[in-house]
Amino acid sequence: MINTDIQKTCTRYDLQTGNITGADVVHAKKHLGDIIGIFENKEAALNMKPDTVVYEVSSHCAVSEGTAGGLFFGTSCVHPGRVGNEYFMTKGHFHSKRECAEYYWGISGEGVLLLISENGESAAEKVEKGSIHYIGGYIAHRLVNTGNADLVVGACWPSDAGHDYGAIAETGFTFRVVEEFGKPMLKGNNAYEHNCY
Ligand code: PAN
Ligand code: ZN
Repeated sequence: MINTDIQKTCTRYDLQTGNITGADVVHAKKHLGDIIGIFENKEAALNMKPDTVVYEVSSHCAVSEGTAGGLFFGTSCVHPGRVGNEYFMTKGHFHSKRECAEYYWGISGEGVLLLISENGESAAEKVEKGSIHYIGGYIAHRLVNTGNADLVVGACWPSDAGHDYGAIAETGFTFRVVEEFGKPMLKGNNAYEHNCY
């Protein structure tokens, strides 16, 4: 028998807040103590509470990780804060399957999307409500919250993209985003220069 009911999906997306609820939604928190290495001022980081939540990610995973042809859909929330003068940010990664691209879009807050290709071409895009960011394949990406409120960003990426944190952990991005004279500035990353020249 043909089912003629129009079914209401139990998975919901709040267009104002980016909150995702319902089945197949996974929530993860990243604490400062787990990511001290990404910040330049390790001493300042060690003086902060290691259980400080730097960012949270909710993902709707309708298929299992690694499924070819599928998509994942998520919301990242980077909390406001700084380690020394460097703003809170995500770890950042290349996709393990390097050719996989991703969309990001700004939902609320203010921030910067740092991008770097494998041969060091880099860019920094302003993220704000309504901004759309196409992150092509072979490009590592990191979100930085430069505001006083949560930076909330939507994302959609292939379910077989995978995340490679190792490559970016070694060199980092070309820039660090720091507060100087009360506003966000891009600053050369010593660790990147040290590893690449
Ligand atoms: C995002 C990121 C999320 C957290 O969903 O995974 O913002 O950043 P890190 O993974 O670098 O910790 C994404 O880019 N997925 O591919
Ligand atoms: Zn990604």
